[in-house]
Amino acid sequence: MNNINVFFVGTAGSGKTSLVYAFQNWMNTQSLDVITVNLDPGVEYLPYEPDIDIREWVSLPEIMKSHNLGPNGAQIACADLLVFNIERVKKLIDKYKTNYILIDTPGQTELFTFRHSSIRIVETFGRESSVLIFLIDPFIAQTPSGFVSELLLAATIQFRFGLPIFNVITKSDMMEQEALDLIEAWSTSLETLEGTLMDESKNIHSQLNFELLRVLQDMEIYRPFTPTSAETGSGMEEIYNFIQQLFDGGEDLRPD
Ligand SMILES: Nc1nc2c(ncn2[C@@H]2O[C@H](COP(=O)(O)OP(=O)(O)O)[C@@H](O)[C@H]2O)c(=O)[nH]1
Ligand SMILES: [Mg+2]
Repeated sequence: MNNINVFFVGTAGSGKTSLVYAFQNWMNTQSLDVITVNLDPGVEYLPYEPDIDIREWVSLPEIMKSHNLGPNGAQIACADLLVFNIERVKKLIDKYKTNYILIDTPGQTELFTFRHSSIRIVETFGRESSVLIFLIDPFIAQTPSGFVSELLLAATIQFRFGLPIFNVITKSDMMEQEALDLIEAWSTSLETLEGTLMDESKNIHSQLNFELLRVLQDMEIYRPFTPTSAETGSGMEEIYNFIQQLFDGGEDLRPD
């Protein structure tokens, strides 16, 4: 089987790094062969030991110093510089002969979503064997407009990369069940979501919002969100099942 590239994408602090770590741990307990790649040049602390770490080639503090840039400018420069090292990263990955590659992307999602280098990264890793896990921060998604904004971000990412995408809610252990149920209701019933949006703001934009939601539904962006927790490990099996469904027709590759 070809190796499968799993890119974890989401807003800053949505839990990408934590989920990469938790999913790797879960895969290890299932005897699945997996490696991790850190593509965030700016991260200071990682809870896991990445098998491949972009900071070996591109380091935020060094770019700040050498180019006389502040942290924001340097983040952008780093994102653009990633591309010059990506062939090397790919060669290293190939040496591992592993089945799954979990890719932790830069903290600020726009660095991954909007810089051209990330498209090149996906091409280099192999578009046909890549999938996106889109992380939705429950603290953003708990208001109806925050929820729709997350959907729109998912649509943007889908539009930009043209890859299969799986929506997960992170940090579910930090949420009251009631709040999770509400998010679930919005993600499974367009009518419920529209009703809540209507209550939030009764203005001329509502009609536009509803039209937009229909488009998202047609694009299959509007789908149930799967709750996950890096803390308790819930939702890991669902992520794995989604990946298997995509690439191996649902075949379970876990050893007996
Ligand atoms: N309780 C809890 N905290 C989490 C979870 N996932 C992430 N966090 C915390 O949320 C913060 C941001 O997580 P991080 O993985 O660094 O997000 P990133 O910026 O998207 O990589 C950190 O303080 C994590 O410890 C989770 O599932 N449960
Ligand atoms: Mg991170």
